[in-house]
Amino acid sequence: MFMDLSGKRVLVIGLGRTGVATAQFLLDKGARVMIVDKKPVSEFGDTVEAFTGLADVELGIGQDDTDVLSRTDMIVPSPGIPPFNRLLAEGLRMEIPILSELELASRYLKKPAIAITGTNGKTTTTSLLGRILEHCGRKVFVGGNIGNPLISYVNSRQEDDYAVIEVSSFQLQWARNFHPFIAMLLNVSCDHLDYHGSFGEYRSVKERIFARQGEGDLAILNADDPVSTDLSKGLPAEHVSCFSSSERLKDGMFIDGEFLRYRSAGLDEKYPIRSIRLKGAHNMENVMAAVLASRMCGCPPERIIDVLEGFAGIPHRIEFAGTVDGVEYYNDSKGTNVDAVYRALESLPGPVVLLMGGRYKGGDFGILAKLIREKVKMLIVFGEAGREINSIIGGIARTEIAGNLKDAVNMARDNSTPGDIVLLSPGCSSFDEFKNYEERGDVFKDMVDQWFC
Ligand code: UMA
Repeated sequence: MFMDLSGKRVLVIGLGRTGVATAQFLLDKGARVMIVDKKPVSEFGDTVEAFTGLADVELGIGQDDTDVLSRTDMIVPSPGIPPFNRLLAEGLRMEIPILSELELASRYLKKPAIAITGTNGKTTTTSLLGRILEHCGRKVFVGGNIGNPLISYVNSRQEDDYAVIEVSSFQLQWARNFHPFIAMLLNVSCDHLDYHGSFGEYRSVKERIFARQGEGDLAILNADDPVSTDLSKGLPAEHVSCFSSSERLKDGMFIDGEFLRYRSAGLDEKYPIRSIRLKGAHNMENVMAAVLASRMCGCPPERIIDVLEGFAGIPHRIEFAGTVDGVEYYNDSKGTNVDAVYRALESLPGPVVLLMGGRYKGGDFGILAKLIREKVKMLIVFGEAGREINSIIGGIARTEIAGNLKDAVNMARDNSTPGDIVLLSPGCSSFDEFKNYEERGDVFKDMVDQWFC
């Protein structure tokens, strides 16, 4: 599927991390690149300068004029560009080929890909799997939605044994030939409905991760997840492995008392839960998925256990931020959908002062009602979605409305007493107030740090 890009006129939409890396890649391959971004030039730093005045670059910063399409051979939208974006929708109507960065990069990838998707747990599982493979002596590239686009990697010498890629539904949206030899779907619940339009569409895009698999490939699924169980029979991969928190699987990985147990064709292995540093039911699922993939890559159980003992998780995902005046603070800024809030609440003991808000992306806040009743002492809602969250789940626990994140954190401090847990698990994106969830989580952690000093 290798493409000759020399002389091709390629439109790159969005000049964020993906757009910059994609434009650089295309220029290296001899393409002529048109770059558009809806943001004005004043909001970019050096990024725009780096492309200004280059012979093969046409810049349309602050523009979304569809005229450019008449001279476009191919479009590469950044992941955050929704399908209803004017340029994309018109490009689709004009039948201009549209490829996601993942699709384009995968055509140049020379190493076997291991791809991880799911509504929640992707980043933890991707990082953990990367660590396990490295500890077992494999060289790995770890990237994708986790932060460093695959397209930057394929432009390098590709000296690794595997590319371990976190894949989002946005990246799968315009991917047709992406073929990971191990693909996993951790779970599917409502997320990004503002982008995909419906749960059915979101789900079908996620399922695309398996579409090109075949002989010798492995699909990993969550036997407790209804979408996965529906899928498991019709997959093209030669091998299908499942994990479960609730069912004793004859073939697969499951929780068996004090152990995670893996049974498959003559194998029966036990991984002691007490020695796993990650905690919480959701994390056991992430661990099982990573173990299944690493066993497929030939990693021995003793080496896997070494990593499980040391791996403490990733920033912004139920991350312990500190204790101030007997109150524990947890930063779950990466919890940008309702299911993530559910998982965070489930994994912490009460009483919790819960901070939710930001920009609404879809999803049913109502599913939190039971856990809020059981664990939440006070709910503080903030940002653009604050009032909407309040109208749905506001009455269940004492609820206050704050204007922004900082006000919400101050309010949490004033209303918590020793033994409480303050949890920032917004259930919304950060884009109403911040550049990304990392910036939001950092603001939260900085406030806690300052109180601590
Ligand atoms: N833009 C437009 N028009 C639009 C929308 C955006 O021009 O209609 C422009 C913005 O002005 C901005 C640029 O597009 O300049 C941003 O592009 P982007 O949103 O695709 O962001 P990138 O910096 O390229 O980061 C993307 C992923 N972002 C999203 O999917 C929203 C990053 O995932 C990923 O780490 C990075 O590529 C490298 O692969 C972040 C994310 O939030 C972490 N992902 C979602 C999630 O995990 O839930 C899917």
